Amino acid sequence: MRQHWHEPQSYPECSAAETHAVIIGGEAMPKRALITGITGQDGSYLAEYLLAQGYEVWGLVRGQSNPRVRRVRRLLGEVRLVRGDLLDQGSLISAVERVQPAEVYNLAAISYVPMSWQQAELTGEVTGLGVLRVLEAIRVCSGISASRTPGSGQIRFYQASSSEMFGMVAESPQTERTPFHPRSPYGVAKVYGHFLTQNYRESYGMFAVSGILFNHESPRRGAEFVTRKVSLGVARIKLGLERKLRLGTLSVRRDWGFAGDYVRAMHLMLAQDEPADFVVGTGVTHSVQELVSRAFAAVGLDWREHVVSDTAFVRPAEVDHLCADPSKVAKELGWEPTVAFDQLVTMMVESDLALLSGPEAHHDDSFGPEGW
Ligand code: NDP
Ligand code: GDR
Repeated sequence: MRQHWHEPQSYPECSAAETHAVIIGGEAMPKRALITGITGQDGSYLAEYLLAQGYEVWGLVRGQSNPRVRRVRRLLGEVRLVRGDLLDQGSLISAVERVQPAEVYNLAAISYVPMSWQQAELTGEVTGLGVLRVLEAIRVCSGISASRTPGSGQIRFYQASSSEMFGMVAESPQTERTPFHPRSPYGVAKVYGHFLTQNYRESYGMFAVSGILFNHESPRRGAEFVTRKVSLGVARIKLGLERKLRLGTLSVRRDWGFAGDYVRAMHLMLAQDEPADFVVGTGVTHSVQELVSRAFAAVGLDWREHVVSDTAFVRPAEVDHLCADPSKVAKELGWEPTVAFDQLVTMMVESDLALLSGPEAHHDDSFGPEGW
């Protein structure tokens, strides 16, 4: 429930003068955005943000009866939905034709890194080739070809690239120029999507950009990711529902920020005069052990009494240390994070305590102790 999330900010509604609008037949019409991955964490924050900016927001949903649509409806009543699947080229062409968006944000992916070893081919299809299919849908619907470049009112495209592309890092912190060395089928698929986005920009002159985003979290994060697994675990232990929390490698370091901040960067990237890619992160890292220590301390518990090491959660190839150099996005787009690590962890723990104490206490979408 929304009131459980302790969101640190709400997005201000725009005044009429600021509203993002296009002029059609002399009339101001709201700008239309199409978001793939609307049922995910980032999709929900981006949709809220764009609605507050005066956009008409459409979300692509897959499946005959997707149970997560209920959550989108509850959270984002104003979002309009269109069917489509990143595995199905025709459905994406139909969706772009129907919505006629000014902006497309491709957030859909198989995004859980361990799953990409178990379902490597599917990950390649969705997280990698899915980018090709969305770009092709835009290209075909816009009538763009090698000999026919886009006009001024072209559809702008955002690709959700990832710091996982840096993998075994060549330098630290990582910038837009750091070479890639992905460490999972997920990372490899993201590299494909990243280069393809650049290639469509260079081949067809399309306004296509990638945001290389570092880990960003929130109370809406999926329960399989480590921050939410920890905040849910701490809440369960505090409420006496559980005694132990089983985790993999505690020494790895990540650059963690708040998802609500990162969707602002996505929007800013599509508002540039010229298309360009950006690294987005805080520039500050913490280890999983620090995350755990902070989360247990937030409820007055000592993590050493509850955390158990479990090899089921250790990955075949690990990414040890990721740290963003966000100087380009700060300088050129004026983007800065507003939520620090400690605040983020406290927000997530408090939200899960409220969630598990409330009417949705039975809710549990984690995979379970078997790991991956
Ligand atoms: P989530 O895992 O929360 O959401 C993924 C979304 O993809 C869901 O809406 C899911 O829909 C959708 N999806 C999966 N398969 C398909 C398919 N075949 N066709 C259409 N939709 C599909 O991810 P996040 O919101 O955390 O991340 C958004 C994007 O940003 C992802 O691409 C992720 O890889 C990338 N990213 C995320 C970072 C982070 O820290 N969160 C950092 C860097 C990059 P469904 O409900 O149908 O399963
Ligand atoms: P990540 O996020 O793989 O960085 O990908 P995740 O939260 O899953 O893992 C972060 C680090 O924590 C370590 N870890 C554990 N992770 C999980 N999930 N469960 C555990 O029990 C556990 N114990 C230790 C991991 O080994 C890892 O090093 C996220 C996703 O959102 C991607 O889609 C996105 O591209 C990247 O962030 C940037």
